[in-house]
Amino acid sequence: MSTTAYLSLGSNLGDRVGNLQEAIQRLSQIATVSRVSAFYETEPMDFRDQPWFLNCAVEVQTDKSAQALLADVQIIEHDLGRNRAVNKGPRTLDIDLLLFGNEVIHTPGLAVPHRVMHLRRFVLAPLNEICPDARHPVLGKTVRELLADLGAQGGEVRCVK
Ligand code: PH2
Ligand code: MG
Ligand code: MG
Repeated sequence: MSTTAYLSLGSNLGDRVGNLQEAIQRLSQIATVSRVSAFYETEPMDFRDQPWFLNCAVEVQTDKSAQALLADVQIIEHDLGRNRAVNKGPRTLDIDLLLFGNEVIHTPGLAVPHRVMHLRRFVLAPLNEICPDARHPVLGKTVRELLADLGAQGGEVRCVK
C-alpha cells in the first residue's frame, strides 16, 4: 500500500542549490516524488554560529516502510557527503523524515512525526507550500495551523524561488 511521506532537505555547505537538486534527483530513484517546494534561505537554528541554510520540503509516495525509506535516505545523505563533525552543525546535506502517513513511530533510530518539526519555520514554511492541510498525527493540527502558531518564533526564512 502506498504511503504519502514528507521530507525536509537542508544544506549549508558547498553548492547548496546543487546539493538539494541532486538529493531530489536521488530521492526520485527510491520513491515517487510528487511535490517539491521552493527553496528557502533560512536562519540557522539550534547551533546558531553557522552559515544560513537552503531548505525545501518534498512529498513522496512509497510502498516501503518508514524504516526502509529512512535507510535509503541515509544512503543518499552519506553519498552526498554529509559532514557530522559538529552535531547540528554545517552539512552538505541533511534529509529528515517529517511525516509518514498518519504513523507515529518512536524507536531509537527514528521518530515520526519529527520531534521538533512544529517549532521550526524552516520546516513548516516549505511544507505549508506543498501540503497546508496535512495533519500532524500527534498534535492534531494542520501544517497551516502549526505555522500560524509559531507567531514570531521559529527563525527567519526567505523564499528564494
Ligand atoms: N538543521 C538542523 C539545525 N538547524 N537550521 C536551519 N535553518 N535549517 C536546517 O536544516 C537546520 C537548522 C539540524 O538538522
Ligand atoms: Mg535536521
Ligand atoms: Mg537529520
